[in-house]
Amino acid sequence: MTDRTHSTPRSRTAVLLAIGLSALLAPLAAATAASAHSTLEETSPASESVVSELPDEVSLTFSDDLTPPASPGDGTTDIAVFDATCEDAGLLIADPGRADTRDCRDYADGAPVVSGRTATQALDPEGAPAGEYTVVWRVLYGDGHADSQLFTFEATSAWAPAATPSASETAAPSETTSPAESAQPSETPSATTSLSESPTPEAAAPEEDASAGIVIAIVAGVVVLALIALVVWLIVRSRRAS
Ligand SMILES: [Cu+2]
Repeated sequence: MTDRTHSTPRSRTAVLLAIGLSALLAPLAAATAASAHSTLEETSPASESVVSELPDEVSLTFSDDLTPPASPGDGTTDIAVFDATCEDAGLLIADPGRADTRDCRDYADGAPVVSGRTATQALDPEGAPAGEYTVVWRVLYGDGHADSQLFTFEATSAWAPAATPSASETAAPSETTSPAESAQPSETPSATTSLSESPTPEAAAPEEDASAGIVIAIVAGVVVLALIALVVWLIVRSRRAS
């Protein structure tokens, strides 16, 4: 206590003002970091929309530019599309460790393409049934943060082949090698299991990021208010003392 009296109230007030100002900037910095995330603006098909049948591609457009994959299929951008027979598709975001999508068909055809604010995934809709589809996506934002979410849409009709189906109607079901059967093996691309096999920690990170940012901002705000009160009190007290 005796040492402290050597410093004048004015210099001590200045130091406390500096501390208060720097603390004032902390929540601003935290808020900026939290709001720097790009956000999903629209999808095609739109979330919860109804379309006639599974389209040839799905796309997602965000508020800011995405970070394109360093190489095709590096996993930073992944868009999978599952039909309603894939019961665990909805779990891939909520509880990826429990989701078993090994037997699910992913209609994604090839690697996703990132261009500016948009990520597009070509689909192979052959044989796609009517019903609900779940799009599970993962992207890398321009600020380097990953995000992963899902949305659904509904197809009112099953995929219809361009050719007339009369040929398959007359064909006996007991035929050993129908063209349809020989085409089957190519239906399971490796992308089908990539989301479930390697649930990355980034999947859950964004929400933690956001809530942590809010908590930091609140705590910092309280600290700033306390510091401002302290500075004001010290100024008042130093003026009374002098
Ligand atoms: Cu971010």
